[in-house]
Formats: sequence, structure tokens, C-alpha cells
Amino acid sequence: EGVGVQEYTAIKLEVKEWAEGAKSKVEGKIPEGGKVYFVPATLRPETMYGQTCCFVGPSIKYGIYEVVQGKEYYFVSERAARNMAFQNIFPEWGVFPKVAELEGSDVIGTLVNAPLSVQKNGIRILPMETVKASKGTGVVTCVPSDSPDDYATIMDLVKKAEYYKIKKEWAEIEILPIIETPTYGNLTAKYLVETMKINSPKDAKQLAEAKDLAYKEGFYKGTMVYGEFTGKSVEEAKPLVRQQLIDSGDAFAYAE
Ligand code: A2H
Repeated sequence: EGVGVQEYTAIKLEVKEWAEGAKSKVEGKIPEGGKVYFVPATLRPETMYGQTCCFVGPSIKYGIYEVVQGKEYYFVSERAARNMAFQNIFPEWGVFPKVAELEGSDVIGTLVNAPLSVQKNGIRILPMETVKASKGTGVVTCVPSDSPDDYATIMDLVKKAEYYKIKKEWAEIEILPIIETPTYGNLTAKYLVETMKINSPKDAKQLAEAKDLAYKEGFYKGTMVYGEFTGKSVEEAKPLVRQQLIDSGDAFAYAE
């Protein structure tokens, strides 16, 4: 990854209903009125309108960490919680109080509210086997219009819903065009995955190439076709959407 600092936007997806497998591990750990958020780290805040689900690594260990006593809790990897504790995200420098421990597989099916997403009834937590424990928060929000990894994972989840023990309709959600690009149209990820004949989310080499193409085309040539900044270039819209999410309390800056 080189020597640079990666400036992520950490998005707060509030839990509305825990999956069965999570209930016993969360029960009694969060006081009445306490809110728990799944916190994906993204480099593409301007795409958040198109969130259709949120991914965790099924065998990754996560914690629920107390950020505001009795009130606000984040579901992230321990590594991310530690980093956040040195970025003034927790009240006490270097301290990240853990109230519960879960595996990704425990939370599959949990219903969360995703800021800006057109899915106003919420989106589901789903498994993504290629999530890296060593990057970001270990939580990845899914935008299948613009992320080839997300698109390939969704196609696989829909195809093998039974194997993944999920409801097909949790994954099979209409894909919203957010960004128009001259070369790939308005569903960049779908276009690239199909034309490059990527058949699996584990097709790492081709997905890395697709990700690179999608990112460059989107950032330098993309125009917003959804939301408040429709008509603006992605380059212009990105910091505006990010600031809006931060100002509304739905996101915060996270670096590593
Ligand atoms: B991005 P970089 Cl629309 N494991 O957000 C695997 N992938 C992870 C991750 C982890 N632990 N943490 C974050 N990511 C994903 C949106 C998006 C993203 C779009 C298009 C491209 C894209 C919606 N998913 O990423 O290695 C997150 O997905 C491709 C650049 O730090 C995050 O941004 O450069 C991105 O990878 C961070 O990747």
C-alpha cells in the first residue's frame, strides 16, 4: 500500500434489528436507549446513495466499542478501534472500551439504517469472504453500481444464497445509477465485471484491475446523476457529500 496515509470516511449505519445469532452476544451489553452502529470505511462517500447492503468478513473477530457512555457504540475490528482511540474518536486518548465480542458470521442478517441510501427501510449485513481484517474497519458498505468487488460479491450471494445461509432478497436489490462515465455508462462496476468476464469475487487479479479502472474513470471523468449534487463532477461532489455526512453526524474522518 506504500507510505501514504489513507483518508477514509467512516459511515455510521445504525442497527435496527439484530440477527438471531447476535442477540445472545449483545443482550445485556447495551443499555436501554444505547445505539450501535456498524462503521464501514469508504474512499467513495459520493456513492453512498447506492448502498444496498453492508459486508463483514464471516470469520473475522469484531468488537462492539463504547464511544459515548451508555449512548453510542461502534461495531468494528479491534485493530480499527485501537486506531480510532488515537484519533480522538473515543473520549479518552488510547482507550477503546469493548462491551461485546462477535464474529462476522454472528451478525449476518442484521438490519441497519444506511445514511443517504435510497433503501429507506434499511439494508442487511451480509458476508464477503474477501474482506481484509488488516484494512479499514473490517466493515465494507456495498455499492454495486461503482465497486467491482461489491458487484461480484452480490452476484455470488444471489447465486448461492442457500450456501451462504442468507435470504436471496437481502442481496438481490435494484442497482441505482449514481455516476455517469463516458466509457462505462452509469453502472460502471456491472459493465467492467461483465466485459472482463469476472466470474467470482475471488478473482483477485482481475478485480484489482477493474477496481483501478473504475476508480480512475469515476473520479476523473464521472458526473453525478443522483442526489443533491446531480450534474457536478465526481471530483467536486466527493468532498461536498463527505462534509454533508460529517455535518449531519452520520460520518467521521478515519485515517490509517
Ligand atoms: B470502497 P483501499 Cl463505490 N477489506 O467504498 C476489503 N475492502 C475494503 C476494506 C477491507 N477491510 N475496507 C474498505 N474496503 C473497500 C465504496 C467503494 C469503494 C466504491 C468503489 C470502490 C471502492 C463502497 N464499497 O474501493 O485498499 C471500501 O470500498 C476501491 C478503491 O484502502 C473502500 O472504499 O484503497 C476501499 O476498499 C478502500 O480500499
